[in-house]
Amino acid sequence: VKHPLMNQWSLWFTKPPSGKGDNWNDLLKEVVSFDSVEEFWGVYNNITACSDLAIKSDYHLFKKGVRPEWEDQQNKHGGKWAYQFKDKKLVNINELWLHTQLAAIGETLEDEGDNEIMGVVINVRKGFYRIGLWTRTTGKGGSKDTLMKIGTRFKEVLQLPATEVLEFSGHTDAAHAGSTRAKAKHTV
Ligand code: M7G
Repeated sequence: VKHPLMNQWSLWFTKPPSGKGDNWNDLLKEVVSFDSVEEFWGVYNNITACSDLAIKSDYHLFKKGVRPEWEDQQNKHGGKWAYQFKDKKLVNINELWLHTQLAAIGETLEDEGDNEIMGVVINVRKGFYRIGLWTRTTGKGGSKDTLMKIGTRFKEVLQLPATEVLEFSGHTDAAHAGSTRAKAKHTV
């Protein structure tokens, strides 16, 4: 028996650059799509744990049909909630990334009828792990309450204490800054 998910999902992988000629597009690949709980576990049990990935790798778990890029039609007006775990030795990143994925595919991050969640991402970097949650909008035109509610739930999934700050930034700001480190638009 297969337990269907509400949406179809695709797992993408960004491999670390091998030389300086590599651009973003050469490194990003769609790995596998699935639409049931059982298939999710099948994938999960057969891929490298994020704690074992090389520096500059990413996993992206996105709704099928959405590329995990700012430029995608469904992302270009959006943004992301993201947190950097700087103590790579202390944090149980595999557990946090698993819980993040389960919250995404289990649709517990937003209410029925909301349509903000595009996908979740883990970046493996030299000094930190970053887990992000991409949304369709940045809170303009009445969606701010929905975004704040999503941020609050995501903060719980990431097991962040109240003293830590989770930040939201728009993709356009990130694109202009030439990096992910754009000014926060919202915080929880
Ligand atoms: P990052 O992986 O989000 O964060 O972006 P990092 O700075 O902590 O590594 C790193 C770089 O990857 C960016 O400066 C871009 O060159 C490229 N990059 C990342 N994303 C998410 C995109 C994207 O959506 N589109 C394009 N064109 N480049 C991206």
